[in-house]
Amino acid sequence: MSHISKSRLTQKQLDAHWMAYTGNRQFKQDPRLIESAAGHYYTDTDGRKIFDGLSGLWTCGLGHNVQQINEAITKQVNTLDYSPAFQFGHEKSFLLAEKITEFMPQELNRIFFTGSGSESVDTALKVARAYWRKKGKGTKTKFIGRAKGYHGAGISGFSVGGIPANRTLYGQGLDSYHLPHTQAPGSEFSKGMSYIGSERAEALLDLITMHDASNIAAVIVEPMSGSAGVIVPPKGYLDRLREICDQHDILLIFDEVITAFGRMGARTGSEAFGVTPDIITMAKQVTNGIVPMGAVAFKQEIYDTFMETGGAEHMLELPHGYTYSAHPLACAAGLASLNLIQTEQLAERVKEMSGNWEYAVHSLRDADPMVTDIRNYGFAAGITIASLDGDASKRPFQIAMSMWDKGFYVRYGGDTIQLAPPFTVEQSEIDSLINALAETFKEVS
Ligand code: PXG
Ligand code: PLP
Repeated sequence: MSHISKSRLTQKQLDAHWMAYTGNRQFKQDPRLIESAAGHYYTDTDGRKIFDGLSGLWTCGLGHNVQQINEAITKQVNTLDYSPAFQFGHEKSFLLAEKITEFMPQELNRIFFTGSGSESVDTALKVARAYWRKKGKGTKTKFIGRAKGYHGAGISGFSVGGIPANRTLYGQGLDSYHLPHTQAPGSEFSKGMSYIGSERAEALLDLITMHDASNIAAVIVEPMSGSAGVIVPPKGYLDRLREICDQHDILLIFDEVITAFGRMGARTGSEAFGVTPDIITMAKQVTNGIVPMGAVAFKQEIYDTFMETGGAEHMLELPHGYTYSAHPLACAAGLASLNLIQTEQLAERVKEMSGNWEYAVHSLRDADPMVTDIRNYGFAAGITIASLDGDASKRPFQIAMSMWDKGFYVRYGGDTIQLAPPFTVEQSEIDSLINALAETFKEVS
């Protein structure tokens, strides 16, 4: 499985960086180092061209080295490199906020800026608690997440998150409870939304019975779970969560860090699945991943509640924010990226081509018996691989490494392989990716 890397790094340099979500010991024996990127391809330090099968980390739907975005950032850095985020502002943050509202459901028209998806989740959960306090319902503090959910790496994100490996090391988190995930038996190999599993939304009623709505601030779910391997909501499931939240005065948060801005073949997951939450968290694609940025969209009523109860006008209505909230470079990158998604009609392109994508990924069903499930929506797909010697993550690791050797970057995590090609992917590139996967499945089986 090994490939030769002409890394110029010394062992000391490799050791100095404790890498994020990485098997550091394995990586440092055989580093996979990327030197440059353009369009849909990386070039590694061996000079090999590698197809970007996950659009970075679900970030770069527009591909890499996009001239318009690069120019916008360059111009910005030469004009205003940093602007204090608190009590002073710069014009581009307001332009970007308005631009983001063009992608959000109409009612979610107040945008708060953060530096990442994890900070967006923190922001959404803090505002949910504070909102109820403002409403005189200060006992509403508990959160409900979902098994297999991913909501970032912060203390709040791991608490509401539902991927066991991300939780077990870290002890006590926030007071959070979890809905079951929606991968119901019989839903395997569903194309797009499954007809099986929507009844699992009823579990929210059990949690409400157990904890009482008077103690619950919000339910947070990804409309389509990304990190756990592309788990698409069953038909009717999100609608039912919305209905129960409405009936019990519980805020509904969609974590759209992966699903917002085109990946679902729509402006948001909310639009794709036809359900409007009270709060949407986003990050990644907002700047095409080029400058770190996150944001949270709130229903106007939530914003108004804070303004109306904010005290004297010089007072802060919400004591919350980040040094890098609305960073000028991120705002410039965001405006350029979102303009491109609109003018190039990329969400529409994803929708149009998603049938071809679906056909291609589901053709892998017959590649090898170790493929036990395939799921897809928009330009996303998750493939579940049967475990090897009782180890669920072994084969996905082997597959990803073999794909890297063949010149394809794909994501592996848990028992799945995840795919998310750029919005501008060509059919021939999809075919090459799928052929390489089929070959690799046979190799490692
Ligand atoms: N919420 C969701 C739904 C996410 O997918 C975060 C929050 C956290 O965002 P930051 O920017 O703090 O990482 C995420 C991030 C993968 C993968 O391959 C997914 C994420 C991050 C890295 C890898 O599935 N999601
Ligand atoms: N820790 C210290 C000591 C700080 O001064 C700050 C910000 O001023 C933070 C953490 C938070 O950093 P950020 O605003 O980048 O999230």
